[in-house]
Amino acid sequence: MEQAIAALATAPAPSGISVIRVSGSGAHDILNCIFQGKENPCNTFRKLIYGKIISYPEAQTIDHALVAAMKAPHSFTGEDSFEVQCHGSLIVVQKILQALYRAGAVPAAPGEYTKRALLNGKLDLSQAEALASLISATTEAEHELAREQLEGRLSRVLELIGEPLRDALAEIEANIDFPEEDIEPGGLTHILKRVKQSIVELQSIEGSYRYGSVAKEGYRILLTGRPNAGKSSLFNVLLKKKRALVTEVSGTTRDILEEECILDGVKFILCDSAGIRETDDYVEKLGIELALERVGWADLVLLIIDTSDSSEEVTAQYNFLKDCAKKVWVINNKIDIQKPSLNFFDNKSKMLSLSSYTGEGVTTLIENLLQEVRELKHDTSESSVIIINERHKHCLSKSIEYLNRCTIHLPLEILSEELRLALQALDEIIGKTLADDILGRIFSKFCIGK
Ligand SMILES: Nc1nc2c(ncn2[C@@H]2O[C@H](COP(=O)(O)OP(=O)(O)O)[C@@H](O)[C@H]2O)c(=O)[nH]1
Ligand SMILES: [Mg+2]
Repeated sequence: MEQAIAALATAPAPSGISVIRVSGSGAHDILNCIFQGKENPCNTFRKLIYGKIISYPEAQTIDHALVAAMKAPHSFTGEDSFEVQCHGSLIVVQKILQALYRAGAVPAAPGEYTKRALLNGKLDLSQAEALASLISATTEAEHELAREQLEGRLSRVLELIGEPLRDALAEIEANIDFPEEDIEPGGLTHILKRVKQSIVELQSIEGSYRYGSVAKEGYRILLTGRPNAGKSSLFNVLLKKKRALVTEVSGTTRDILEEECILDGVKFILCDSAGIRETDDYVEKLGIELALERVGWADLVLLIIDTSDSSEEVTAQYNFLKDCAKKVWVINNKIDIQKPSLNFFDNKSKMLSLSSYTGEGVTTLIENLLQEVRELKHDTSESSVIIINERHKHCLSKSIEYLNRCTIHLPLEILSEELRLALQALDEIIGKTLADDILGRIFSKFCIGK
């Protein structure tokens, strides 16, 4: 067991209670140094015991608290551990931590509890990452996907897909070692069929990231268009707050403004930007450059136009955007002053009309946006599981690439090597084969106390 670590597991802010977690070698001795109660929590594991938390070594009362001790391997980390539920006061927490450090614990690094749980086989890497996603989840969709992954769904699906590939690898290796025992007639064809089947299954999981990333990070929308078309006004309306400055002076918005909003349980990231136009104003020019950078970033670009935009202007802007954006919709703003006269049509785009002033048409826009995300989700219905981590997508792509190479006619030695690499890439997802530095990078993104 590793050295005992201690950290605050709840947010560092005044609150009803705070939870401090200690785990590792000697944790129970440390508990005996800082706790005085009628019962010893180490005599009745996993039960909350009331008592006094005292400083160490002075033994002065710091707080009254509930403490539960856990015995290895029956704890989150798999180590001896205990948790203190004290009053949620920053000074109380600070003093208890100080007592714990003096009694022999050391401060925990970010994600260190989860890392230990992983190393002790309490969960696999995809589950550890799911835990981080669950903690940061703010929408129902994120919660659902993180929970499924935490329950080990992804690991199970990958295990099922990997199984026939492992069999195939064993068969090929046996043949390399004992060439006299030929792979049975049709055996290789059968193996290649399995490989192709696995590719299809992995591709559908890889594709699910399109929805998974939207559910986790949000659907990214960039508002663009000529200055004064009403981008900032629409931005504010969607956010339901006056976030961006709105004036009749064109070129008001220069910086990129990015805000998250949740509409009907779906997370969106809205970006207001400087309008795109020719300008001599140095600062505005910089703003336009920033806006252009964001075009490729966005899942959807809303080209806001108003009554003063001519058909030629809109077509020129639209044609420019459609080449570098994933999707472009044209939004006819200010219909309170003039009905849209523009008959813009491109079957790849949508044209919607609204007024940021009166709010007319805004609900329709929101419904269309929600529909867009629903369709993404629908597209993933073929997949047995939805992935939410870019790292997982990357490992899947790697695995698919190796498997694809297996499908061309190869000498058995090379075939087995490609197959092994494909399986290794899948194993990286659940952390069966991972270098220490990769683990370090993953856990450094966790919060302290997790
Ligand atoms: N009548 C009317 N005026 C609008 C509407 N939306 C924006 N405006 C006005 O148009 C001007 C430019 O708006 P703003 O949101 O700053 O445009 P941006 O430069 O594209 O960000 C301001 O004077 C707004 O009050 C609308 O729907 N109807
Ligand atoms: Mg603006």
